[in-house]
Amino acid sequence: MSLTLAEKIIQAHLISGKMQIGEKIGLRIDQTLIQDATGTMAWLQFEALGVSRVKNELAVSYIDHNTLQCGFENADDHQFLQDMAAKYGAYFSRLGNGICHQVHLERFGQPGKTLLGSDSHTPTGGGLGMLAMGAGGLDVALAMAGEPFYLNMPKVMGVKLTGSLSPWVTAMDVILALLGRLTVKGGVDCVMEYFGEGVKKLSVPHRATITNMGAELGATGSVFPSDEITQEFLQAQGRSDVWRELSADEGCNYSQVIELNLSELEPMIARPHSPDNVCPVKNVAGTKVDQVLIGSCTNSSYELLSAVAQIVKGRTVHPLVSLSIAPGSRQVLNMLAQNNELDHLISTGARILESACGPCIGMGQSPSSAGNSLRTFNRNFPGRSGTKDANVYLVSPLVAIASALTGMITDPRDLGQPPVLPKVERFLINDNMVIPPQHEKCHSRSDVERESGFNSLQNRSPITAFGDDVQVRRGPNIQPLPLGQPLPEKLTGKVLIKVGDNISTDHILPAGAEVLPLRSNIPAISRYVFAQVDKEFSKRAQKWGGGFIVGGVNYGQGSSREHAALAPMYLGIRAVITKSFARIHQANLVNFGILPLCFADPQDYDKLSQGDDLELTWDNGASGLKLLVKNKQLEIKLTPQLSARDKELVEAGGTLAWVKGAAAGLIII
Ligand code: MIC
Ligand code: SF4
Repeated sequence: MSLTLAEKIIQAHLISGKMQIGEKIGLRIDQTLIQDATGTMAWLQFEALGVSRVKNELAVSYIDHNTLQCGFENADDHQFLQDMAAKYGAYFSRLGNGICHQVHLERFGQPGKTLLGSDSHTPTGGGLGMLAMGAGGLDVALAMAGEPFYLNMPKVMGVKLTGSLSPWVTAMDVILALLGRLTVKGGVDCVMEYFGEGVKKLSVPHRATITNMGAELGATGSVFPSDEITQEFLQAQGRSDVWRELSADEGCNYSQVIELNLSELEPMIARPHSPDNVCPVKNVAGTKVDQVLIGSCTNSSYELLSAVAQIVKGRTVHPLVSLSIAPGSRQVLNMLAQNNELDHLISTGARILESACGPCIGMGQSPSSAGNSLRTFNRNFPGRSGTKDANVYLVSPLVAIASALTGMITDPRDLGQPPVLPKVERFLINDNMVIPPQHEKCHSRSDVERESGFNSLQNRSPITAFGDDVQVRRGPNIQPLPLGQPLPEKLTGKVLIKVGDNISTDHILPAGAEVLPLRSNIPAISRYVFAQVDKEFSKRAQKWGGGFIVGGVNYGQGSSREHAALAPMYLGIRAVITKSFARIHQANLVNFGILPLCFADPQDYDKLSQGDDLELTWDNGASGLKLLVKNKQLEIKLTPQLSARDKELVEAGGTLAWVKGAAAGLIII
């Protein structure tokens, strides 16, 4: 039978279930990544599993999100993360080395492998022909313990690319055009698979921009074939030994095929406040710009920043614009420095930021009140920038820099001569900011290195202890992990809040400089649940002794942060009732023992209001659950969004509670 590339990778990793759309499948996970903002919880959960060392092929723990150190919290967390990586045998990418997705693409990714990351933009790895997926920290901790990753067998949507990009048009315009067409729900339950002649015209960094923002389509993953372009990229990274050719079979079946002619694309822009609010740049050209930010895991490759440096050479940023640039990794920054391009960026007036997520997650650089901020990032949900009334636009680095020079949104084609995007023969390879696992009993180090093509013998940093010899430093910010309670037969409580469609995890639990440092402290972070939407939510939840959340379509889109489920669990929420859920958030709710329920008839959404008194009899999770709205004397039918396995997990009070209680123990593969 002819298979798509995604199906081939799934088949090669299938542990349980059938490859039938919607069926629960269990996949063997080769590589994992965690970052600091989700990693503290992931490590605490890994520890709670009682496993002595990391068991998957390659695990990397990155520091890239919580980089502002305005108090002891983040620095404490960094020490904890480093010690846990040493103790359990993970690679540790130190602060300053770069954004997890960019570094992983450069130094660790491998065609044909599965990668699970506790960050929603993990699908970036699909640019190298990986099946790379985002998940909650607990799912990644389980994968690090050698457990399968469970998901519903996705549909595979084919995206046929023809033609080639015109000057001044980049991969960002490709994915923005797709978002405009498909919306933030368009990829839900799908892997987006790219094929066609146009693919050959896109470099790996370009491909990675597209797979990165597949997350904004709601897709489970996005994948490009692994071809000679992939081979050249890996060769330039000194990792040609991990290359293998991969593509879909001739005549394979996609659930749907979309065609996109790259030659017809023009510079695009996503307007406030959603990545799918897209139009051509020329439609909004002339709009005043206050701030321009270039960076993030989406658009900060050497290729793109070198082009930006060419454009600004000899020019000065507009006097009314604040321009900041964060190279995606230290490799990119080093190369810009080596090739004198950093000089042009500095001379033009750019503020050079460290290689980290930074402003993308509200860690500094918040715009002015009601300011217009142009960003090369992937999300512009309200409030994410740190300024509630700011207008955030998403654009390619070429649109961003053209606008920074003119002070208004500018179609870069107006600048005339386009830059040349460099083809790199050899990247600057220096892995001295990655500490490899020292655990001798872990897979022999050389095996891991050979497997990953990781060149850690160069400039290896010394560390002194591993395994049980590591004294894990736990500052006061590392609070114990709360565990869920078994599901009672009857759930009662009030509707604590009713929200609309496309509520993101940024709405449910904001990030930013004030809240992010509390990621390892659930009691403290739970005070911020829905803080952007309703400041009183957390107090109300405590006063009313927990209750229910009601939402619309695509509830929980965006990030993988499991804190958006964990903190509500801590506040006593046992069920969320919506029209539909985003994949990762739904799985996170199950992991923490919260029932994800959908209205059997979406119109019943209109019948519920904040403060309604609800009663739900669990009735063994019968498919047609009845919700009693006591104060309105109404009955509403609900459908639990649970597989047989999920049901067991929720009934036990969540996955950790289940694992701890499961007599059978872990299914180590
Ligand atoms: C994001 O872009 O929203 C984040 C911050 O990277 C999150 C992870 C987190 O909240 O820690 C994500 O995308 O999953
Ligand atoms: Fe970091 Fe932004 Fe990428 Fe999330 S989207 S990983 S915050 S750079």
